Amino acid sequence: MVSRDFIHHNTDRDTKAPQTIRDRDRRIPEKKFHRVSHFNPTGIALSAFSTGTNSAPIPIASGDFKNDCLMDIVVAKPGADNIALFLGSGEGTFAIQVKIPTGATSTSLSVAIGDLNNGNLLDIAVANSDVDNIGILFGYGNGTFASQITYSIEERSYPNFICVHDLNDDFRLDIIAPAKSRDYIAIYFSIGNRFFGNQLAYYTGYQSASSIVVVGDLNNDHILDIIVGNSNANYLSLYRGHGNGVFYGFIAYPLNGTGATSFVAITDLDNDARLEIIVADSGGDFIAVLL
Ligand SMILES: [Ca+2]
Ligand SMILES: [Ca+2]
Ligand SMILES: [Ca+2]
Ligand SMILES: [Ca+2]
Repeated sequence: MVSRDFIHHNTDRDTKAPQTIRDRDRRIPEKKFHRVSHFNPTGIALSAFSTGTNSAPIPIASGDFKNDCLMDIVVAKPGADNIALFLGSGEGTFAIQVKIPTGATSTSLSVAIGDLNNGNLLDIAVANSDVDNIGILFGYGNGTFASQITYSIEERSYPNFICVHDLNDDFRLDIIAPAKSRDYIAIYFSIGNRFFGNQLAYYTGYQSASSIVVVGDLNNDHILDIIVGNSNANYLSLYRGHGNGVFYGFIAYPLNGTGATSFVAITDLDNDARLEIIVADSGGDFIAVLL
């Protein structure tokens, strides 16, 4: 078990050679869907909705994009130049997918949803890996969206994840995405009226290949902190919030794994009002819980 206290660590000495980061991201599911028996105690048949040949769907988010009180599903499709929106019918079925363009060769690897302009309509943020940008799709509330607005990240940064949080308590959602091959996370603060400010970069460690970002208050000071999982470093990069959207420089939180963190989640597992961190290690094929 690792101490909850933040641990300083000189990560510049971590000289582990970068692996085939992009190949890992682009890994296409080798198996097609087979019948799923897990967590299906009622025996209800699971339904499949095609996202298109070779679209290789991965991250999924859900929300009500039509304001009809029915949940819809958004799917990133790195094998296509669009993301898919499946509109819910309320009966467990979904309409044929609506394709939302994200740009030629965009290779969208992640989606996040939220009302990014405080217009009371859900919007979508997307990480377009191969064109090194994040895209924002403002929703019209009827299942359609304005044309994508993009914010560039550094060339060959290959952002592979995106999330939205209000990092500075101004009631406007901000956007965070890892610049994976450049070893930092990019933060875009909302400045209102559908616009976001210039990118702020927080270094994640030498050749760390930052890949997953989660946000929560780890030390119970009522200020959000940022946790970054790295796909090429055996530590999490933690950023303690200072308030007003300012974060201290990263602290390495050592992991006892292979350094190939593929996912991070936080939740209070033991009801002690302190968040635990759950890490998935794709190199070692295990998950770890950090108390
Ligand atoms: Ca909106
Ligand atoms: Ca904000
Ligand atoms: Ca905090
Ligand atoms: Ca806890």
